[in-house]
Amino acid sequence: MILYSDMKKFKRYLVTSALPYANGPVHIGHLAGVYIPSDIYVRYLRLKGEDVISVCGSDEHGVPITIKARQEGVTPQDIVDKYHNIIKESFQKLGMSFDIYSRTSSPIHHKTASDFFRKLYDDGKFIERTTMQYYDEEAKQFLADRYIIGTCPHCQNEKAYGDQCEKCGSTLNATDLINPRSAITGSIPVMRETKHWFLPLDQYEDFLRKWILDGHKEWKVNVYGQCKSWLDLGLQPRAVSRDLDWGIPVPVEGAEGKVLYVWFDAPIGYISASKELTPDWEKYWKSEDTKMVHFIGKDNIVFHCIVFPAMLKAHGDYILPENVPANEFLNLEGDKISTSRNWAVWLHEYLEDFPGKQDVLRYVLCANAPETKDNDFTWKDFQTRNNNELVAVLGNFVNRALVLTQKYYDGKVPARGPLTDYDRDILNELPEIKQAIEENIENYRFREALKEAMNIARLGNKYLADTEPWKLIKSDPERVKTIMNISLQITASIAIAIEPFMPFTAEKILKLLRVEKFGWENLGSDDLMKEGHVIGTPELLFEKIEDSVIEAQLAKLAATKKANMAKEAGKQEIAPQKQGISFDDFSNMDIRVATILEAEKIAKTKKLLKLTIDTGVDKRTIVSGIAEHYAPEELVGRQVLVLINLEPRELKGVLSQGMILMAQDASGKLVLLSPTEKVGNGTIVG
Ligand code: B3M
Ligand code: ZN
Repeated sequence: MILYSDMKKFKRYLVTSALPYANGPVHIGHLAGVYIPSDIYVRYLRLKGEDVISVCGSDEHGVPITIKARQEGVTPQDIVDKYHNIIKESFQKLGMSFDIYSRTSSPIHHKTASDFFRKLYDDGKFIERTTMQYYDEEAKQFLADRYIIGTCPHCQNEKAYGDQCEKCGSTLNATDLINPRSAITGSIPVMRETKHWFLPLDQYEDFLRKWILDGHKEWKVNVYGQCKSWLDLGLQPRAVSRDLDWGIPVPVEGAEGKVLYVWFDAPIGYISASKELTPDWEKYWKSEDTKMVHFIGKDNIVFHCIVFPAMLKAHGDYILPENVPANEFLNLEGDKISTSRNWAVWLHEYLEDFPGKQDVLRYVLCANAPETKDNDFTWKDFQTRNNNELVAVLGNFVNRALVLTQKYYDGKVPARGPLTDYDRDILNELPEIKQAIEENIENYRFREALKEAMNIARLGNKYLADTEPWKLIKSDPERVKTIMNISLQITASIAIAIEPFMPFTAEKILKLLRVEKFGWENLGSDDLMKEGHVIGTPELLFEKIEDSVIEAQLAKLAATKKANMAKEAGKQEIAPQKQGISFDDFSNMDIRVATILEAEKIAKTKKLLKLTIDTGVDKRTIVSGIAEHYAPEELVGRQVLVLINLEPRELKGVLSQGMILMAQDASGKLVLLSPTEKVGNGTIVG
């Protein structure tokens, strides 16, 4: 298979990693989705001697930060200062090797983003629109959607927000809310005119269609598919300014009180970080022989594949990304990771609980990465992979190679005698594994690449098990010298191959071998460890993780779950019984047992799934707000209860004919209802 990068030789690489919001710490979902893949890719390129810069930084604007500041009674700057430092330190401790970790509250970013906006403004690339927006006369400020609270028109939840109802999952406009109130002062807001600037994405639809759908068919299926859905739905002009007092002021006369929309300024943060990093930044951003790759999570695909490229196109001076290998989401013990519900393994807490085990986390999150579909992190899997793969395969082989060299030759690399055919077979496998690692990394298949890197240790264990030097040491000492020499060459290759994935362990192995860092081109060589070189005293690379350690982590999560339930239960009054109904009222409802045949996400919504249902009476489509509670693939084949004679209604352009009956627990989780045993579709529920 031709390596994609071979098709278009690049002189240099520009790698960006999504800028984490500085309103909380980072967790394992961020690492698995974005930062570990990005770091593997960059470390690999550096090992190959490529010219590469890796930029990242804190995303410090946006409404969530102002809300958190208000909740904590501090300024937004206090919030971003706190979390920028926590995030930066924990990334550094986990070996994230960005060339720069900057921040969007920096002056250089304010200037870069402001100039970028002003160029588009002066070139007439924006359209200006005056819209009606809720205004809080007490706080004397316009209200962002998140700052408006009211009753949800769909489920009567009295604490719905202007952009969404967290109870029933509906996406809302602020004007949908019943009895809207300001979240800042509690007063009733008034409608006022406000002017904003819009990027006319519709004008870039043809360009984006050609650039992505024709020009980048090699993009990951999940990314390409989401871009196609967005383009098929048709693009609309998108506001690039907001009425907020926190952010980058709009650099236009008469725009007081308005700032750049956070998703306009944040991607420009990649440019400002590059400027901060090197005076040569323009060769990375403006030369066609630069390969730019954005590492992001799937919720950022539209901003990195549609909005930011349209901005770059409108500006005219910049290159476009060659690839955007977004990962899907990582869940934790079967539940969605949630910052607000503290349902996460926070990176800084992991580093405290597991000192010296950075590479264990890097390994597990890569081996289990949600590269093509959402995946689940469990502490049991963490322990199993550490004990059965890192300790028993990688650690075991390296330790035996070093200990036997120490034992037989006082740590001196023995001369190698004539090779057997078997020796040659083993050594010939190394270049093949090297190429497999390259092909997988260059195509952003890091799980596969890691498996291949671990195959070198598997090869080493097989070689020792087949040759059993410990049985030959007396009868054929010359043969053992060759076996141990080859084992040390394999050990040196392991140190090269695992560096992108487990940099701390690679460094440890080099130290134990007492050699300098090798280049990628040395991987697979049979002449890395020179005869007579004296290696260091062997040390174990990994240690077993005991059940008690895992139980402690699970107990921590159980306590979190309990606290959430208590909070939800406390928050959620048990709904009083509704008004009485007659038997006829009930018998007019036609509820059947049905089976879900197909399930798919509805583009541009976080909550809605389009389901094809066999009701026994017919096959029909039903739209259900359960996308955040069930993945489509886990629904197919399930029996559910369906109200089939509900009036059809259109949701996001899809005609929904009926309703799936769900239970909603104290934490707001939606749970499907099914018969306790399989019955025929169409069975009447009464
Ligand atoms: N701050 C991260 C997120 O959506 C967002 C990325 C910006 S990258 C320019 O979680
Ligand atoms: Zn609702």
